[in-house]
Amino acid sequence: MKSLILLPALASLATAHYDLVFPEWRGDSFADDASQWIYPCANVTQEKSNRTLWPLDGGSVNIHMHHPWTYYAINLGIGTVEPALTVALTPELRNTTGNGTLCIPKLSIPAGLAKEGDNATLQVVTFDNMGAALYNCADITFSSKAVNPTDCKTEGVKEVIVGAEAANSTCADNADATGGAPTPTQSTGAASSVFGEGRVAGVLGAAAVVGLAMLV
Ligand SMILES: [Cu+2]
Repeated sequence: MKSLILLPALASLATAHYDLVFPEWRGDSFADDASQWIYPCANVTQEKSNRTLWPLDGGSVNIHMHHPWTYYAINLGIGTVEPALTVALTPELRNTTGNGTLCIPKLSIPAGLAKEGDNATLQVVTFDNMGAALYNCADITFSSKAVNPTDCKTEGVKEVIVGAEAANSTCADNADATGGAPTPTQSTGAASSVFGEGRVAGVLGAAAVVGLAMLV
């Protein structure tokens, strides 16, 4: 049974993922020489740099999720050329379920961090329960003239702040609250082992889990 699912699972590794709608991403990370698996910015260079004006105290972020579920994080680096992405803007663990768009209306940045005209890079990271991560970046310029888009909408995606749920629930409830458990159609011996209910048969089993997580 495992061998039946393995090939399609591996074949799907390069498909889907997610795209960064706003701020406009640095470049198409689905292009031939790019890969969202590559840290820090999917191998998309700043050669054809485009920059989006973003408010001084933070602004909106709009992500199109293609996977059934994911965790995500957003980091910031101040600087023009490939700055170190050292400022974590989402210190809590965030989980989204569903295929659609996630709008973060205002992702705040620490007061005093950015001044008018500063260039910076926003890095969006999505990751699964195995730690496999996908990257996209957007280059921005902090500006008091920045205007947030009017079409930033959350549609088809449910977001849960995992830490907030954990504070109000038992451990057992918490596992459900992440939304990270495989759906019945995805459940296999390998997939359920992520949650301690079986044994993964080495690397191939692990690859199948990642492949399943990356489906759609
Ligand atoms: Cu994918």
